[in-house]
Amino acid sequence: MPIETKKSFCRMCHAFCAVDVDVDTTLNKVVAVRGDADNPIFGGYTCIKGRNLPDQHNHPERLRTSLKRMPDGTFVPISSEEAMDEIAGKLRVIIERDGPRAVATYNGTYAYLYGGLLAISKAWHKGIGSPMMFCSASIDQPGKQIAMMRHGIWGGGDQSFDGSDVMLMVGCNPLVSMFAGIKFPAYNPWKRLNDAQKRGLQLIVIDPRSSDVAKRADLHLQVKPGEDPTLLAGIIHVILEEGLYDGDFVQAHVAGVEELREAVKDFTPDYVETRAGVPAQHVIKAAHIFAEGKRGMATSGTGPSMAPRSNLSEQLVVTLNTLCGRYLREGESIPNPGTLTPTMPRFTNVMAGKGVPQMGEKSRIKGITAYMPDGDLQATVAADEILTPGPGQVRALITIAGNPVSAWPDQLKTIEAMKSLELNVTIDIKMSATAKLCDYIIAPKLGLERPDATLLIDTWFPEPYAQYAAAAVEAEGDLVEEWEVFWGLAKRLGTEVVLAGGAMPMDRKPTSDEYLDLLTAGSRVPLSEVRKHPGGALFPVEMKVQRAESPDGARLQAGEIELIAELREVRAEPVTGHGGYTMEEAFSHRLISRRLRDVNNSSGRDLPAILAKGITTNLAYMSAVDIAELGINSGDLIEITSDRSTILGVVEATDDVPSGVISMSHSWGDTPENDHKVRTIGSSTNRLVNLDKHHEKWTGMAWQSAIPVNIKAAKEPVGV
Ligand SMILES: Nc1nc2c(c(=O)[nH]1)N[C@H]1C(S)=C(S)[C@@H](COP(=O)(O)OP(=O)(O)OC[C@H]3O[C@@H](n4cnc5c(=O)[nH]c(N)nc54)[C@H](O)[C@@H]3O)O[C@H]1N2
Ligand SMILES: Nc1nc2c(c(=O)[nH]1)N[C@H]1C(S)=C(S)[C@@H](COP(=O)(O)OP(=O)(O)OC[C@H]3O[C@@H](n4cnc5c(=O)[nH]c(N)nc54)[C@H](O)[C@@H]3O)O[C@H]1N2
Ligand code: SF4
Ligand SMILES: [Mo]
Repeated sequence: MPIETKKSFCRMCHAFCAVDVDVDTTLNKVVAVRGDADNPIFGGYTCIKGRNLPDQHNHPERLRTSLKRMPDGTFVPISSEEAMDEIAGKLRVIIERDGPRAVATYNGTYAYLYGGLLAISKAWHKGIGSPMMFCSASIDQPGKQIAMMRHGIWGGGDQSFDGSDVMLMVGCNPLVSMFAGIKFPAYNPWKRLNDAQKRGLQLIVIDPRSSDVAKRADLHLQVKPGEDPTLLAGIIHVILEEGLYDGDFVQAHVAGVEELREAVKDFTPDYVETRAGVPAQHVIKAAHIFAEGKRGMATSGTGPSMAPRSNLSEQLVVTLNTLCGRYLREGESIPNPGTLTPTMPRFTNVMAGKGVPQMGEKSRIKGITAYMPDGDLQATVAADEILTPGPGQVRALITIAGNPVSAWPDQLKTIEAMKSLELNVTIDIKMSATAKLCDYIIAPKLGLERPDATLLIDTWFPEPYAQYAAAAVEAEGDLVEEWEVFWGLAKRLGTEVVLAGGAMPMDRKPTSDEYLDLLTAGSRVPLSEVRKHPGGALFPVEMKVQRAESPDGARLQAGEIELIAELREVRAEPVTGHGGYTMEEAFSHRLISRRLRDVNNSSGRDLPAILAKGITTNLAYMSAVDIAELGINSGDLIEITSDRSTILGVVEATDDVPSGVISMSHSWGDTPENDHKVRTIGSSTNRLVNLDKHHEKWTGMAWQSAIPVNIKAAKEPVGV
């Protein structure tokens, strides 16, 4: 068979590994994907998900045409142009009747994997005059934004992983998640961590589970789920009491240290041991390792963000970095000042924390206001915005590459919301749990069938790197790129779409490459230059942090008022021995989130290589002792009950979690009618989430990890 090898990059997760793609040119089929050994950043690295791209592209159940729901609930094929005609017609009616706010968009995981999706949906919304945009990032780690807005920002940026001699990771597992958003360079991550540890990096990991990265740590603090605030406050207590902080930096740039010292006074190592389950000696040791290292940083992932008090956890992480001066100083080189984005100079000034601004659209729910820099509203209020009657009620939702029924907190509420919409559209490669509840499903092209550039994670790379890839193979079927849907709807509605480089032409459809050029206008390195290096390349530039004074003597706020207030609330809670909240005395376990190596949220579960490994459900990992106490064995079914609902799970013994903890991945399962298929489709942990009862200030984050639950043995359900 005639094979041609093309350069591309994987878009199955946020790492964008550079790959060589073998295409059978007679069949027009991708037949193999492997790491590009010559690539300067990835050095040939790929994971199983990337190597599975051919099966994802050629999957027999992949949608090859768009679908429309009929009145009897069945789906029939519809051409993408006809679907856009009908959707635009319905949108026009809704907008004329209820105003543009009734139209909302949800950008899911893959909207972050294709260059311009976030930009086009935002530009389209601007065109129709609707501020109702939601995104998966708003249920990812929104406390990070809150922390910066309250604490303030150091203009020079953080120290980077390269060259660090200490790293403290809270609730993340980048060796599996490959998530560089947590500031660990997830590009060939095992090798990078190995190399760093060989040159002396000290790694501290805070996780209730002995995760892949925790197993590699010099010190693993196996905190009780949801007790990160207690533990982090305890580490800060030791740093302040023993004077381990960076005195010069604190004196020059930080305020409120005495208020913080007072607030953490009673978070002694012994108190932390009693409450959070981490030995006092380890709290002290962690404080010493972290503070005494010369360079490095504390960073956090989804663990503490999904757990109770996520704003507080995030702000304590930032405060720890500030106390130890973990920032780039005057004259230091900026490792990656951006390539396909415009360059912003950096200065040694403090941008004062002014509290959380009430600047964007105000939600009708829980007083939550858009505060994300890009104007997105919290997805935590999306279901209620759909369900709550009154002016501004959302009546139409367009989901781009997301799966709300699986991923949003409180599945039962989400399902009710999805069913109540007047127009429910998704752009998805398959009949996801959400797609089954939609009126239209638009079938999109996949990564290797479209030109793209590494735009969305441009500044996450450890060095100034970029790659452009042309389509490696021609898409078969009536498939479109997501931007074409928004362009098509704008054309039909007579609205405009303005991108960085100006308005998209409406008299003719631009090509994908013209679209990418419009998106990257003003970048440090023009896309035309990046295109000349098909396998990706470094585009070095020397940029240093410049000196600047902080306006009005602005300081980073270690004693920020909401932080102090929340620390006092935590300390005033009773220590129940299981999480600190009295309500939880009625619950025996805490269910914690985790990611799985072989799948990306709800994607990849249906691929032959994964099924062949026997991965058909999101196993409920528990300690052997807890399983024995239930009188059952690995492989048996359990019933998991929270204060919201009950799900089934297939239990599996592991040494990785202690007694009292159950670890399960999210985004599995389907709607309740399919619960009996738990062994073949898994179950939805988000059905356990109680969005009305537990929610964080500003972000509305519910408890999607560290969920208090009870567990009992379950019978095999009927209908299997
Ligand atoms: N309990 C709990 N809940 C969580 C989390 C948790 O840790 N615990 N994590 C949260 C986080 S961080 C996130 S980001 C969200 C994820 O939230 P979502 O993004 O809403 O969920 P996914 O499961 O990633 O859905 C991706 C969808 O895109 C489709 N898809 C795959 N490839 C393509 C493509 O190329 N194009 C298009 N158009 N579609 C494609 C898939 O079939 C799938 O239906 O979940 C959140 N929910
Ligand atoms: N293979 C794979 N990669 C992925 C994804 C995937 O589904 N699969 N999803 C992608 C997405 S959307 C995202 S946002 C990133 C996320 O990237 P990460 O944040 O690295 O996600 P996880 O691997 O789930 O790591 C979270 C860790 O937090 C721990 N944890 C749970 N509860 C708590 C708690 O209360 N406190 C503490 N300290 N820890 C806790 C869990 O045991 C787990 O080890 O990964 C991305 N990459
Ligand atoms: S880590 Fe795996 S899924 Fe992610 S981009 Fe690389 S090969 Fe693809
Ligand atoms: Mo995420």
